[in-house]
Amino acid sequence: MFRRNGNSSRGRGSRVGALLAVAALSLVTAGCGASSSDNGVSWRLAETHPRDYPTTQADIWFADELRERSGGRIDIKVYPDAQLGEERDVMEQVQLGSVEMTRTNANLVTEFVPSWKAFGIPYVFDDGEHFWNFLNGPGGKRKLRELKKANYVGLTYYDSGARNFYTRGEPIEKPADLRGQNIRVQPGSLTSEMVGAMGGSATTMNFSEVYSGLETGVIEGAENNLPSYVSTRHYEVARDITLDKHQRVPEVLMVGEQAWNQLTESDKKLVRQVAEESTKVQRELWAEEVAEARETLEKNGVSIHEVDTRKFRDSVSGMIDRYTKRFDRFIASVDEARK
Ligand code: GTR
Repeated sequence: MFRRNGNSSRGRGSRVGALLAVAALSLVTAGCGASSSDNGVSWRLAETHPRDYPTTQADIWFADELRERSGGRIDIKVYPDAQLGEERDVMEQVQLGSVEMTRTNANLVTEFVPSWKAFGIPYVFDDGEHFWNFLNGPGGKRKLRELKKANYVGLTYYDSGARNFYTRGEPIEKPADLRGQNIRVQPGSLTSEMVGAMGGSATTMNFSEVYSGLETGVIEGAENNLPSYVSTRHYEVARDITLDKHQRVPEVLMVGEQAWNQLTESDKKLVRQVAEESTKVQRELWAEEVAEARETLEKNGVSIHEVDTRKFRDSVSGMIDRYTKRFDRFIASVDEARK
């Protein structure tokens, strides 16, 4: 049986090389099931962010800890910087079993598991504490189980803070300032509808294309949390950010079902346990990164606009009502998490 070497010479090589390798591996593994043996598994974990970003650091912690605690039986190698492909494409590969794991953003899941759209309802969570009460409670656990419908096994959530608009030309201080502005949004999310409801227009684009989109003016703005705005250096080309906090969308660590079924019951438990522990690591790193990102922006003379978020919320109240009705079970758990 084919056995992959997690530390092969592919390393952090060119993306083209990595993609070719992925294609070749899919062909090989398609015939024989997967890369398992009686002794263990060797998996790849796709990550879109660079190595020093909090999600990637948590992925690496998870992989190292798991390797150690499984006595080397579960060998996971993390591929940062979208080396295994753009986030959306990787979701497909994980579904098909040609990549075993990924850390992705909930907004990207919606195309595969439509009920995950609920996470994109604007202002559905009051603040970080409410958000984590939900994720750690029965509502959050149920959302992870829903991933099964699309052949994913959800392991745990990571923090992603709040998403905010940033623009290269006119700053956004009130929803009406979105008029005439073309804003990049993640593939598949509710965000495009939200931008439209606020009066702007939305363009779907892969994460790695946003910098040049902003630089050349193909788009006037984008939206993200502070750490992503800084790590991608989008602030160099979009110099105004508005802290309107329109969404809190979790990051999720997941395994494809085919890969998952290679594990024994006790290894499944171990993987879940270590994944949950990695959330604590990520959340600490995240809090530090948010503070550092803010410092970087201030040092670099970016204009940070504090706004009345209620005005932004009011401008999409029709949309919020509609999705609140559609996702009533989700909303019941969200309400429960306020108590
Ligand atoms: C980030 C998220 C990424 C990616 C990105 C985007 O906050 O961590 O996984 O989805 O947003 O806007 O494409």
